[in-house]
Amino acid sequence: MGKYNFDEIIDRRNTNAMNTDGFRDYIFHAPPTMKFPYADEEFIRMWVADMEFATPPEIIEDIKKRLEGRIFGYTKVFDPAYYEAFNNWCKKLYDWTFEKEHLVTCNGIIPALYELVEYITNEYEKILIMTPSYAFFKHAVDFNKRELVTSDLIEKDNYYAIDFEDFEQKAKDPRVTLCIFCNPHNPSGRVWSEEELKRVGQICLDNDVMIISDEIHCDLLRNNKKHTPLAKLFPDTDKIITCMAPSKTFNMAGFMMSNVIIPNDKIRSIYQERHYGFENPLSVAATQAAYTSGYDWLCELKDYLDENFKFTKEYLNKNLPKAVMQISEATYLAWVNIGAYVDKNENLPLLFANHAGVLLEGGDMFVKNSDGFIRLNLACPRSILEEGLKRICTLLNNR
Ligand code: LCS
Repeated sequence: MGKYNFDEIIDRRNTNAMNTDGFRDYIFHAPPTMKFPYADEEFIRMWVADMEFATPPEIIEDIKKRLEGRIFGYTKVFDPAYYEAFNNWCKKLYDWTFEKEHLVTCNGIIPALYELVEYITNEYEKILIMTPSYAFFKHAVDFNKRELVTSDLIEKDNYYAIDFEDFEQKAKDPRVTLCIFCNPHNPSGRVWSEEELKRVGQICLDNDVMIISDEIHCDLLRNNKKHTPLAKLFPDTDKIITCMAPSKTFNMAGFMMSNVIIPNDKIRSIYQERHYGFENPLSVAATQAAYTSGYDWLCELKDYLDENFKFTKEYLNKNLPKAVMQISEATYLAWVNIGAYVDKNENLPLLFANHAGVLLEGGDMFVKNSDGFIRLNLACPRSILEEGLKRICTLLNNR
């Protein structure tokens, strides 16, 4: 047994958690009055990408220390120790470093995307993404009234590859000037190889397409996998923006703090001029603590997640033989093809909420190219995972 307990079930009620209280709105675009055959606390929640595990005690300790400062006035990152903690983390985990001057912070990666799309592109330009995709990539484009261009990933036995021919052809459109790239990829969980990353980067650079590499999931890899920051492979360009955050890694999305590395002086100065740049003092303390003393906890978390993936794959192989699942190379999200059990246009989140008491995402929630898939969040105690899988299999086997 390790130092940390990932089997503990923590009651999240009355914490204003999106996970427990926000699903009607987020998944079903419905008001709080929407009724289900299950009471809210009866659901097994495998949807939004946060975890059922406690944030590491080392981080909570440093938040408490900051609370003891007792004054919470306007705050920005001034202390170079913040940069040092994060840069050391990148050096240790990814053998990659970046310049202090290039680092800006934001209240989340999605807010950064909303701003950067505006600062990088003009209204006649288009933004390229790969699909299926985390839907907020599209939302950031729509919000800025820009045109979205999608390149479908190619799926074989639920393992995804980039369609380089299609991607290159789309990048060649002179109106495509920005690519939002997910590295590693949500929802497929792919960790792109160096060769794939080099091809993506080169195609974009050859065609004057700037890249935002969203690396929010990069710390959460299976133990035999290795993350490569895209920017590490192209040290001479300033056309790659890297986004990282402790929010997924340490279950602290509510602190809303992310790091954005913008080597391009012009884009960075627009960002610094126009971004409302204050931070929450507790978030600064928590983020610095995460990168300073979160490593041991992360190692144990990764072991636990590896086991949850193994458990899920074995469970589905045994109980739902026509489902296709590969162990995700990154993220705590399993991406499962249940096309053999459901109709193409079925509303899968509604089906599972109403008939299995499981909250999950799937079907058309991932922009495009995701019919027949469900995404299961495995970052929960194994006892909850087992109950969720049991309910999913029972429903699908009895249709
Ligand atoms: N980028 C990616 C690729 C994500 O998957 C998420 C969260 C974010 C950014 C959010 O960044 P934030 O603004 O919190 O810093 N992904 C979620 C998901 O797939 N379901 O719920 C959240």
